Amino acid sequence: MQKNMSIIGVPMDLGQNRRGVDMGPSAIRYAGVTERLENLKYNINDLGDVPVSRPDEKDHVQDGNLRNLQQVSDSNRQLAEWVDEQIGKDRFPLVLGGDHSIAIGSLAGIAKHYDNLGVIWYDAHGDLNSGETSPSGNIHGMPLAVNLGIGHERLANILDYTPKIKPENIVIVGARSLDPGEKELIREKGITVYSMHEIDRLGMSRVMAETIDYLKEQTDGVHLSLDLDGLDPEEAPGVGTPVIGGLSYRESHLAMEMLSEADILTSAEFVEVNPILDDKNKTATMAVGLIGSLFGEKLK
Ligand code: 6HN
Ligand code: MN
Ligand code: MN
Ligand code: MN
Repeated sequence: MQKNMSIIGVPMDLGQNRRGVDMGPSAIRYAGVTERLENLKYNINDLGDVPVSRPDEKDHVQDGNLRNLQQVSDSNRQLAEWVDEQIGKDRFPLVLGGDHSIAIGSLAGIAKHYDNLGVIWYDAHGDLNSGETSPSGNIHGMPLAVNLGIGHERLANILDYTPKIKPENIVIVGARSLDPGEKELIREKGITVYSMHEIDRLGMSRVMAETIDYLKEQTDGVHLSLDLDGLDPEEAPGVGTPVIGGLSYRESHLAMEMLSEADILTSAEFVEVNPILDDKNKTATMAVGLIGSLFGEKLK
């Protein structure tokens, strides 16, 4: 793993409609992410937060069904530039959200450096909606579709290229809440999904082993996009769109350790931590625990 790492915070809460997730980067920093990584001998440069503007009016829906489109696209464009620059300097980008709409900007900045970027989407949701299929108008439910080139051009064309990733290079892990339009897209594009059903049947160990083998074979870099709502809300309550029946901390920890061992990651983001909905910063602390395992902490 690249030992030079840049942390980028994105205090974005405009991709959905529950306030508080803008404090996610602070909560993860407060839970000790930098110290944890420095103990693992990483050289950390925390670049601070990408600017996020406020909505002009409450609940501003633009272009039909896209809440806060202008603000979300502006911040994501800046995030893409920051990430692009760090990869250009040969530094591993670790992005802290903010709601999941920030995966639009991080992947825009990352994917231009790879011909075949792999993506592990660790999430209760598919985030494969567009303005046409979204039940909510919330852009945090759309970033994976946007990265496939599906969605408003202000989102899909950040850094002037589209699509960012190929459907065959995506693996979704932990899904248990998919909208009808998302299911259709998964079928149409042949996207690999390990839903909770497969995880219960096969176990996390086999799911991650298959994911790693598959991506190792056909990609030249792998991005982990980890939405904390992939975990069960009983354990990780500080998220805006909780779905019962999720992954345990132990399963997630194992997944991170297996990724660390496989040494395939080239970028990562941890999103959707909402300290207002949390219980004593538990969810942010879990995020930092997972980051520790992902970057090489070992028990012996
Ligand atoms: N997330 N599928 C729902 C929607 O509104 O599109 C929920 C999306 C949740 C997004 O958790 O990142
Ligand atoms: Mn998500
Ligand atoms: Mn590319
Ligand atoms: Mn989610």
